[in-house]
Amino acid sequence: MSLKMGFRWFGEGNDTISPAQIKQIPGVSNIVWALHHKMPGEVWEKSEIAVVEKQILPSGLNMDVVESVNIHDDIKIGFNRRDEYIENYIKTIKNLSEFGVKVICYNFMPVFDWIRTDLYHKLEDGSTALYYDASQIKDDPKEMAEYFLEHQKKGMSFPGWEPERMARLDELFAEYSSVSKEKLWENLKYFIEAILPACREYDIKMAIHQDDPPWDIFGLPRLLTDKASISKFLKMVDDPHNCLTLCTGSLGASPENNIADIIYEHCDRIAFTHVRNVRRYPDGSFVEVSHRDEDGDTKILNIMKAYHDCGYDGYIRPDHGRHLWDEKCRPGYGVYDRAMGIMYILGVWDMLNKLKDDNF
Ligand code: CS2
Ligand code: MN
Repeated sequence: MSLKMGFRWFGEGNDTISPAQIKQIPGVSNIVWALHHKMPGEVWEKSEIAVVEKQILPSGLNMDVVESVNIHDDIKIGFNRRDEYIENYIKTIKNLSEFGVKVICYNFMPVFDWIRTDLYHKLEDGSTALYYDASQIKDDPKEMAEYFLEHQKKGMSFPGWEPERMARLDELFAEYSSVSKEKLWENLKYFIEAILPACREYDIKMAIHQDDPPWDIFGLPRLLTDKASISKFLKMVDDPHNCLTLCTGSLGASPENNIADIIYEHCDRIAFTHVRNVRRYPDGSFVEVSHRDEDGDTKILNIMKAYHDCGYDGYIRPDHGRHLWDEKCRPGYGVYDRAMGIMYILGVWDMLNKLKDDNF
């Protein structure tokens, strides 16, 4: 049984590693990519996709998985203009299918993508990692947006924290003020049902990423946070093209979540998975740690066993990694730690395979 192992790559000139170098990590078969210069709502043109194809294909890796094609706020809020942005999304689906893309990862988090209070939190081994200090999360998100913007000024891009959107934060919050959790569910359903015919026609699986952290924040509702909401989502549009990007790190920030249990329940609808480990603290804070099971609380071994028991053969990638050895990299995307994570995940997987072999 094999996994389709991928590695997230931010594009030429926007990452510290090349596809040819990624190919040197054992077991990697695909690049998880995106057009990082595109704003939510814009069509990804074939000519633009072709540029990335040219950069990836010589390495021998494929470009089956895109992360993310972000959703315009008007779709999440439910403004009339959403239909225009949905039309654009459908065009992007069609264009991506012409380059062999099979899975599109996306999220439906209002305003922000993942939230952390410290991008370089020092761990006891001297490395640094993304940290969420619950006591620092106040009602006003401005300070945090500024913190992220400061890093963007140093040339880093954070998908989901686009400076253009952060500049109109007050406006965005005002627009979202009428969006209850229930309304957000409705808007998600509307979006998926509208794009589903295209997903079927072009055989592309839409794989939603859970909310990170998995709870409401800054008064904004968050939908995909636990087993019940994931089940609700999959039932709401019960179609094999309506899938999950199961993110063990996002779900793992909450002690309520038994991730292996979610995998057993919904394995057939997981098109892509992010494997990452976090260590939780009693006050709701958490920090990202190495993939090794005993370093955190996510239960990586139970998770990998669940995937193996289910016969999972979908796409997978290590999600975040710590920053090691004075590495200069985008926060959360240390190359060394993610490569080590891959070796850990595949080591566990290979052994699970071997244990099924009577002659072993
Ligand atoms: C990613 C997310 O870096 C990360 O945590 O897992 O930002 C992810 O790319 C998006 O939420 C998917 O839309
Ligand atoms: Mn993730």
